[in-house]
Amino acid sequence: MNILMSIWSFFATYVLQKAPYMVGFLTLLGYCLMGKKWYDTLAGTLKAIIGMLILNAGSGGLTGTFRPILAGLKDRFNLTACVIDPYYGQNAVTAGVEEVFGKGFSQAMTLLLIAFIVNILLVRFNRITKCRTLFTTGHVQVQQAATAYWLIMFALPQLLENNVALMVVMAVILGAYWAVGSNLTVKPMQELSDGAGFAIAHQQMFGIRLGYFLADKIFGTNGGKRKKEIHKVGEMEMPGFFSIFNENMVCTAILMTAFFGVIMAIIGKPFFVEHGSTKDTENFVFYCFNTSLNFAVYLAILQLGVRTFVTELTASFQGIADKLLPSSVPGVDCAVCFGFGDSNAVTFGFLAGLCGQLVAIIALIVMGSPTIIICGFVPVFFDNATIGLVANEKGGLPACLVIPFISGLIQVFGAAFIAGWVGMANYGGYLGMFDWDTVWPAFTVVMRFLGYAGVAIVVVVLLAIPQIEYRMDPEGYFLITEDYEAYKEKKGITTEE
Ligand code: ASC
Repeated sequence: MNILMSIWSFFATYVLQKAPYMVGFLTLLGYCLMGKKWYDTLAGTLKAIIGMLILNAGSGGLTGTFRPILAGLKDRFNLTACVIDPYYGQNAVTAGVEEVFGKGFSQAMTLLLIAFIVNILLVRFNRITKCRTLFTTGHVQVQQAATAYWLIMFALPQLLENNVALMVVMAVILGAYWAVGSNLTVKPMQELSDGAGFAIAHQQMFGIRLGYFLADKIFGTNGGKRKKEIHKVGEMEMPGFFSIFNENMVCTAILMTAFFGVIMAIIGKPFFVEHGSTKDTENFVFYCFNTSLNFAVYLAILQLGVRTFVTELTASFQGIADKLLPSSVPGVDCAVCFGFGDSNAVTFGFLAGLCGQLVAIIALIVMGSPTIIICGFVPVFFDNATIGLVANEKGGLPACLVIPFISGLIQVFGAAFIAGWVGMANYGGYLGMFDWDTVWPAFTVVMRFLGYAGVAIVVVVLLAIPQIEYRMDPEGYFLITEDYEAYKEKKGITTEE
């Protein structure tokens, strides 16, 4: 028993929660199930792990460099505000949960395991449940488990006395959210990547599907019903000077220098000197320029990581899909889709989302809202870049700008409402990613006012979503993950070169 516990604890700590090793584990398992030669399996597994580590280096670099800059606005102006950021959110839970609910969060690991099993079961029986995606992004699952813990205890205080019931309610809702949310991204991702065979398992999965839907409905061909030419970001011929914006690295470098240059100038040199990021003797303009250029550097690293691991993971996952989880695809970090589609849509989506967030923050201040939000880098960049990328595919440049802008507004207003209401704002942070500013506040309201009936409604609504999607296209639904080429042929989709 002790040995089993140690194995489980090792697996939970070093595999389940660490995306590179989870991806490596799935690659290893997939290739073994396919009966690949041991040395090919070894090579594939290593490539998958290293690719994910490279991706993490890129996304970690972006987060590490640009998160303190946005958060610096808060310190510079001495604001008491709630930062929307997954890491601040997690810290807020750690700092406040004991004080507010008289209960620590020691069962996080057990919860993760049960919720993960719920996810696996929903996929295993997908002829009934219609769920096709397995969550593999452990760090995100930990952050979500922490926030869900707070929201659910706030909504259902009666659960505080009953640990088992609390665990069951949380595991079922989280497991269903993971399976159903990532399942919603299958179609947008297969179309974006021309059938690379992955879905997104992150924090804006409903946002991705909503962005995809609205981009097509408002800016696109409305499912082929409207004749319309879509001008995607990457296809536009820019004249003269503007043609340099066609090159992703140049575009990112120029826009980020302009943007972060202004923010860093507002924050001022003393702040960066005080925080040890630069020295008093160093030229501040040069420091801002160099820091901003690093945005393009990290983005390039991130895309290299995606190229390194995606083929290995999706090829090996075939073994898992054939033997264990039929018609399924892995759900991966949202940054993976930055390796597909128009790279500039990533930059435009981010900047449009940021404008939306800034407008919403000003509105909160003007309206005298009791909760003021500060943009965190992770939601504003990773959510809006992803949504922008998907919107661009369906509705071109206007969609890539308008939809992330609206998403930015929603992120701030949604976070201000929920973080203020449940009391997390008092601890300085909230998760703040798109689904957690929309879908989860809605869950919280329903459960708070309807109690256990609310829990039932949330679970039934979640589980109904894949059923509805399936009924809209029974023939294409599983084909899109099983054989994308056949799916395209059936739907008459031609791929542009
Ligand atoms: C998150 C989170 C991160 C980033 C990363 C994006 O939600 O916690 O570190 O997004 O996963 O690649």
